[in-house]
Amino acid sequence: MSMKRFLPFAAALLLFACKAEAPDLVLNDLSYFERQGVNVLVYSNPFSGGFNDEKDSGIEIVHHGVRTVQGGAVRLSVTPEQWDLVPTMTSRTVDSLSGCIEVGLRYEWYDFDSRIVVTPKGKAVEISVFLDKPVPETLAGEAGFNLEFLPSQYWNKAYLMDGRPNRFPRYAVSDTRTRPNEEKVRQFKGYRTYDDRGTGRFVEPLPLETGHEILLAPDTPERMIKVTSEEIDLQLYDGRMLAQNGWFVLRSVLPAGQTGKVLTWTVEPNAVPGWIREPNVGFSQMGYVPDQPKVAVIELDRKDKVKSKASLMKVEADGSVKEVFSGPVRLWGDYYKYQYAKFDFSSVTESGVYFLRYGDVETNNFIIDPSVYDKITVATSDVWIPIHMNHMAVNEGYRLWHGEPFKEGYLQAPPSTDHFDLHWQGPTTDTKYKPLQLIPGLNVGGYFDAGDFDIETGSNISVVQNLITLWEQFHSQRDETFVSEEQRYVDLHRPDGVPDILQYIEHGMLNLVAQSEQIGHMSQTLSNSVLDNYHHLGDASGITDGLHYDPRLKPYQKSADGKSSGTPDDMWAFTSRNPGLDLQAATVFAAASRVLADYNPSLAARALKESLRLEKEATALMAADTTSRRRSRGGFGNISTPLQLYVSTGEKQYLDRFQELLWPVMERMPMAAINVALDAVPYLDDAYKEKLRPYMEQYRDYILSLEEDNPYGVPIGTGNWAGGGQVVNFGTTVCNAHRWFPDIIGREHIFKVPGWLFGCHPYHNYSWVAAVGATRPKAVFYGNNRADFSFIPGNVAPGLLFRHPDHFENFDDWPFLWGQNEGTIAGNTGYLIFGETFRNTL
Ligand SMILES: [Ca+2]
Ligand SMILES: [Ca+2]
Ligand SMILES: [Ca+2]
Repeated sequence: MSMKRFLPFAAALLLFACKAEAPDLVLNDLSYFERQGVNVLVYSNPFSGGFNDEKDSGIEIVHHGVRTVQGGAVRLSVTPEQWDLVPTMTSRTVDSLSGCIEVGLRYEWYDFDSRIVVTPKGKAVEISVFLDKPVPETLAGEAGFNLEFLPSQYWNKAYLMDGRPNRFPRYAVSDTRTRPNEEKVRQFKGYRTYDDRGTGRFVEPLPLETGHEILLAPDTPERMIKVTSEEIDLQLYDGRMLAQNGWFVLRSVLPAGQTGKVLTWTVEPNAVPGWIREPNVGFSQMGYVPDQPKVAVIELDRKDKVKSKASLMKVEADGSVKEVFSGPVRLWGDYYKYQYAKFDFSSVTESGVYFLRYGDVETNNFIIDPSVYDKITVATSDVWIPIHMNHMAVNEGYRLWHGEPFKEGYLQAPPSTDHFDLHWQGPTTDTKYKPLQLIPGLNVGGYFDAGDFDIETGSNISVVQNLITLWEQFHSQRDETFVSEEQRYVDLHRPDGVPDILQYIEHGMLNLVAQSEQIGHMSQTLSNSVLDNYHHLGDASGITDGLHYDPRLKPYQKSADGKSSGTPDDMWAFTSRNPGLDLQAATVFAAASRVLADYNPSLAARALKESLRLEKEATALMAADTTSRRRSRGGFGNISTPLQLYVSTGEKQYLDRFQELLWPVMERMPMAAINVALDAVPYLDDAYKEKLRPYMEQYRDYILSLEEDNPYGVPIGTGNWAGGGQVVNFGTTVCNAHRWFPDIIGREHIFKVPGWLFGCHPYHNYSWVAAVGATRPKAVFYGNNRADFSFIPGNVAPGLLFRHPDHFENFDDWPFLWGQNEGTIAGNTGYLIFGETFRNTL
């Protein structure tokens, strides 16, 4: 979807008016204020409310290509956290005549409305807040206008407040005070982000500086911004004092008792004269096998002039460098904000160490060799997955990743609980347990969901399914991990004589089967009961105190026998019954029982028993329940159920059933079912393959249409969570399609997804896979060690996040945006399937 933009009429006039000077900020036809190097966005991205303050909404500034400022809004605390209330946008008016943007904001809970008007004033914008009714009394002195600055782009840089020099702190070390809890503005759904340790008081940061004019980063022209507020004090805060994902916050408290225009700021972001964004030369950091297409995609500023040639340089054995190929750079065209060009160096096939040269840009080096893809999955299988094993201590060399978490087990979630991680316990428990009663036996097996530590049952089912697919398709005997369920201990890089995949399947199944046996059906999730330990970072064994909760004790008090405490930190099982989920579990249990039959016969037998019971009960429940909500659940995934059953039993009736389900879906939405259809090819006859052929031709047309859609030729997502998983699944499907229909789906297509994953993509050219990809994998991820600005090897980032209306990004100095940096257990096991499928298709 390449987009064309035209300079609006008013902007063209302005350009004529001030020829000698840099042009002023103007409202462009994408409804944001723009001059070269500066984009000021006004609620192009409103607060979505999905996870509340996602730190990517409100008034935002993309400053020399980096989105360094966001969160411009009326807020109710000095440094809002993720679960503080966010305003709903009630209106947004873009006035192209006056060139200003107005948004209405509302806090429903407080019946509090405000309007923000942003008007361009030369090289600055004026931000004004209007109130039709005064600030509600309970919020007087609390409500203010806030604007947030990205810490990793401002720390260690200087600032001047009313001329007084100072420096943004590298680490959160400013001053705080405490206030009584009664004065705390309500947080999301009434939850609390903090554990007050029984003091009855919450912490509030104190300002770093106060004044009327702040100049941020005068020492760094690309980051320099001047903010002036003549009437009301500007206060600068460090949001990291309360939460590691906090930003630097500039704010002014709204005056009490006033209406009309109550606040005016002038914000002037500096633009470096003549600035042109440095070209981003995208290529595979993993390197290339000799006979594959090798095409670098060069992302360029629209004002940049495309150079006619680029070169491939070879690093020789004596360390010298020699140009081995020079060729044309061909313009592809525009895609959102930038223009793109391609450099094809496929003709170079000799093994060796190379780098690319385009103008002044020299990339890091990469390898051409038949072996480059040999180890693309081992960081994920040997490191990321075992570190995410729940209910185990996980050790690596001298380092303990985490101790054994959740020793006290899981309590029945009370009915009608609306949870902060988007879960829900219905009006009944659907179990034999009383609210908050201990459900025995659930603290075993399972995998942490993602950057958090809950067991998402649906994801864990997918994990076991993915691992079974890996085992049955590729028979990986790899053994690099010691797993002792008896010792509850995992040691990385210590072979123990058992293929790791079998142990990983067993570990997932131990939790899932326990759920079925103890609860009677599958839980939705095993998750945190209190928000103040949900956002835990670091060693999972410290999330709860490991002691059973006893409400007769006071919080923080321990029983005489040391086995229980009065701290209500135990995890909960959310047990509302979902027969669709039970059916998915039944399918996976059947498959697991066949895989584990020799290795762990008793678990295999338990799995089979639960599979039969769940299938029978869930089918009856679904038949009895005529509401469309329940019937639609899991309906789609069930196409593969009869295929699984056929593989398990060899009974032909299941293959017939599979085809009965498959073809109507292929007719309606072929893209959704094509990979399942390909999975069945080995089990069916030539007639089946022939019937698939027209769909494969459609699929080829789809693949080719992606080459028109964007310069990378992969399906790029524009949702609130970047589309990495979608790209990985596309990669698996393309490989399978090429395997069975090489005459329709050419081999050249299988290299697009590895290219994208390992560095050939917009924004930067780093590999999305942690520690995988030659010289420049991404360095920071949203894992449970994100507070250390680090990664867990083998994690796959969602990748390229789209911000409306035309900005893609992936921060590699700031891990805390999950939509671009958080890998998940289901996604990463999906990457293992892609990696193995790709390597076996090569
Ligand atoms: Ca979760
Ligand atoms: Ca092993
Ligand atoms: Ca506890």
